[in-house]
Amino acid sequence: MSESDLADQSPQVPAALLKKLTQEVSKRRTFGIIAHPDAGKTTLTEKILLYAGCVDEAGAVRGKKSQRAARSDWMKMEQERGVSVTATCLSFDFQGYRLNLLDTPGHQDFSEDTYRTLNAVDAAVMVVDAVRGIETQTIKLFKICVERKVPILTFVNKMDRPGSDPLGVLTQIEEVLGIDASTMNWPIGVGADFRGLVNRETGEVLKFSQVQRGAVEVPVERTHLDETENDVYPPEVMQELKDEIELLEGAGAPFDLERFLSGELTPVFYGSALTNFGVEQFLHRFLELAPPPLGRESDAGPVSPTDPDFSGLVFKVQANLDPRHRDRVAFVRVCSGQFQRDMDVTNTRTDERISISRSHQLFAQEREMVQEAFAGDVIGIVNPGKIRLGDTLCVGPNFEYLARWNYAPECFIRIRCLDTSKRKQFTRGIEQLIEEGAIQMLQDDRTSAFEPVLGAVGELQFDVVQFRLEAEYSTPTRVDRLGYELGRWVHNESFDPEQFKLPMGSRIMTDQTDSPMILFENEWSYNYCRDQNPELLMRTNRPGEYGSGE
Ligand SMILES: Nc1nc2c(ncn2[C@@H]2O[C@H](COP(=O)(O)OP(=O)(O)OP(=O)(O)O)[C@@H](O)[C@H]2O)c(=O)[nH]1
Ligand SMILES: [Mg+2]
Repeated sequence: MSESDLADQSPQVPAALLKKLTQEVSKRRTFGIIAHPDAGKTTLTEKILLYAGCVDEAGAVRGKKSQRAARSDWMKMEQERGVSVTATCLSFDFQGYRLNLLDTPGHQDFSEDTYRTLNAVDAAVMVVDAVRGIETQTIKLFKICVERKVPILTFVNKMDRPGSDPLGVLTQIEEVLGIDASTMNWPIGVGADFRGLVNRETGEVLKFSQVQRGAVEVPVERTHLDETENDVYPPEVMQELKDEIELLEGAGAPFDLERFLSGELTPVFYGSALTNFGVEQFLHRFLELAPPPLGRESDAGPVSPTDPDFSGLVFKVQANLDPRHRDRVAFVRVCSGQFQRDMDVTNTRTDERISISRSHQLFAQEREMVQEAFAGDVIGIVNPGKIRLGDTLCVGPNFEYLARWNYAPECFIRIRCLDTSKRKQFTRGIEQLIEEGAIQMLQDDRTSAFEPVLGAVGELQFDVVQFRLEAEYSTPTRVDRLGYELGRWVHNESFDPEQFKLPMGSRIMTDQTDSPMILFENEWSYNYCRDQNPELLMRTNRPGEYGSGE
């Protein structure tokens, strides 16, 4: 989108301010990296940082002790297990752009965090494993992007692995995901023979040289499809390549910027994040293609990014991001206007004025004071306890950005604090982890504060809870699995359980916001309850929150 298009969105703003806002907004690229577990999101993130000049040497994701651990997987548990548990924000400048990159976890037990993070992005990079093709979590995340009209770029990763199938993956993207795919480049060789790429838009032909572990930028030699006589590839390889590219004309769709921006087509790039092949080329084209921040829907209508009044959306809360500070950080996506340090904002949920004294630009675990920020930026605000996940902060007239924040739990445990001298830390730890949104705390007259019931969408969240209580709050715990498989919030006003026929084995509890929830032993029991009680409104979202929760 051009600057003049952006400016058209806010006709009443003074010219000089509008110019500044428009310039700043047009420089922002805010995007999420999404995919099934292990596709290589964090590795690609690390290599983007390397090529953007943010790090001297890229950390290996599952590195040996002697290697530096990945920056993006900053949490101790992530480093120990080589799995991303929580979304990470990396904000940095590159070639005149301000990038806000969100590396998300792929595992379905952590997918809520990814869903929430997708509320903050303007584009998504979908990483596909060249051998495994399109996998289940990728399909789910893809659908969410389509629903939210987020344009998607595809990076077909792991082309260095034997069995990678560039054409097969292309067909799968079109057939399984139902989106047109356009190959922007094409690999030269696959598996151990993968050594270069042809740029299908310009005809440029590249040859890469390996560097150990892809820790530094790879050397590249360049030629052109028309130059059959060159020092880069022998003439017979060039001829083969020309033939192959000609054959490709019939595969996939031609690239069309408008169709990409409206989510009908995905440009496909091949490469290997491990060896760095294709990462630099992807990054450059990404910057040209990905859209700047656009207008956003609120309950008061669309809000333009160049609206002079600051507004922002809290899409993530994280406790102990930096163990030295031990504070809770609210991740705010700036949606309009100019954020300034020490600004007073209104939290539109509570109508309370909040003075934001500590605001940061985030680089995984690291942070730096931020003086000003514009639409598209993700900033970390030290949360004085007045900000919740999903809150809208603004300085102008009150409104709320609408999005989904909570998901119904499907597994439940009772957690006990094993060391009675640590009860204070235990309670504080549980409270802070609840604020992050990944677990719900449930109580009834059978529970005590030191043995609460927790619900989560995925079992692994409980491992994270235990690990973090121990690592961040020095609290050893024990958990007992409870035999429920489904929880539904009750939306009936003044809910009286006596008026309904609830199945044997179900249990009524209230969550940390006092909203009632019914726990069921299995899907059958839930369905039975629903059929028996047509008046009972059971939903997958918390009462009062956005979405139908059907
Ligand atoms: N051969 C090969 N391996 C790769 C490549 N990219 C990543 N890997 C490896 O794949 C594994 C998973 O990589 P990650 O980057 O952690 O994957 P992820 O998508 O971030 O995984 P989650 O965040 O846990 O969902 C690691 O062992 C990487 O070294 C690649 O291009 N080629
Ligand atoms: Mg990861």
